[in-house]
Amino acid sequence: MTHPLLTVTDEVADALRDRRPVVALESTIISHGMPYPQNVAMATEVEAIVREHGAVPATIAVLDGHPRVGLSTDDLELLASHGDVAKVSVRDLPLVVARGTHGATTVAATMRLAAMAGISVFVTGGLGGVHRGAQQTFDVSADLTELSRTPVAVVSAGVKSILDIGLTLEALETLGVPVLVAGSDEFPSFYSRSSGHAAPNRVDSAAEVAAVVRAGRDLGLASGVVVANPIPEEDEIPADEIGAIIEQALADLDRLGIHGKDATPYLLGRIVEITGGASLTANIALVRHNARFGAAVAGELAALASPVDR
Ligand code: PSU
Ligand code: MN
Repeated sequence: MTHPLLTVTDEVADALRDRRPVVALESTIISHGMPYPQNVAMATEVEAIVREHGAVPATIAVLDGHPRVGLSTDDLELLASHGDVAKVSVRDLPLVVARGTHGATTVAATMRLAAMAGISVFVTGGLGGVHRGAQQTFDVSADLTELSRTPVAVVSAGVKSILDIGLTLEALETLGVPVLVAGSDEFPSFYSRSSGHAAPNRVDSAAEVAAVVRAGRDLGLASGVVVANPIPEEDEIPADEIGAIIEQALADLDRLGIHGKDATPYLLGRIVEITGGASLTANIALVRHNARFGAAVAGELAALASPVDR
């Protein structure tokens, strides 16, 4: 039975009941990660890609205080354009629910709601992580905490170098979260295939990812799985090129004294400004790529019988 607080569309509920592949999608990327109208175009296209690859998309958000799993075209438009949609991580969930307001869910909050609905695979662009200078600021994304306690596989293009990638990988190790990199020996840095950090584990197919997710579940592990899917070569912005731009965005962040939950949205927007939109093009390309891979993972996972089921 689904959780009584969740509103799940019939399409998603039917697929889950029949054990057909379902892919969760987040909404902070729509409301706070990209400008309008590219954000709603991206959200709509990504749902279509998931469908074309044989899975049912379930975009997740909180609307009028109701956690929703599966959204309509109008819902996506609202999230993309409404001025008053809060960025909602796990700590914010009880507030938007109690107050009956709108919330765009981060990776952390989307993972939690996906798990409550019984969805195991989630596709996004980039994960939150340990921010640069976290030794002083303590700014570590709640995405990492959630990955340690919620069994959902999150397909992303890695983490941006607005974060400290090395410390993020260390934190994931401490938190007991498996980190897989698809088709590469290097952990990717969102806009770029390279980061200077080795892949903790390389996998070369969606089936391999599904087998790891299945094994974690069968072992009763609480944690999620990070699935880093490097941006295709033809879409990447080389690390040295984006590096200077990220430094500038970080300097602007410091100068303006922006911190806490506003830091990531500010940096994403600033990078789009400085690159004149080139970073947005790369961002959209990598989300498409992740949608294809995530749908394939969900398909392989649905095809695997658990020893518990057999
Ligand atoms: N990184 C991106 N794009 C995004 C985000 C991160 O490249 O849209 C969003 C995701 O929703 C992620 C959140 O969960 O930012 C992390 O925010 P914070 O750093 O405040 O935890
Ligand atoms: Mn933070």
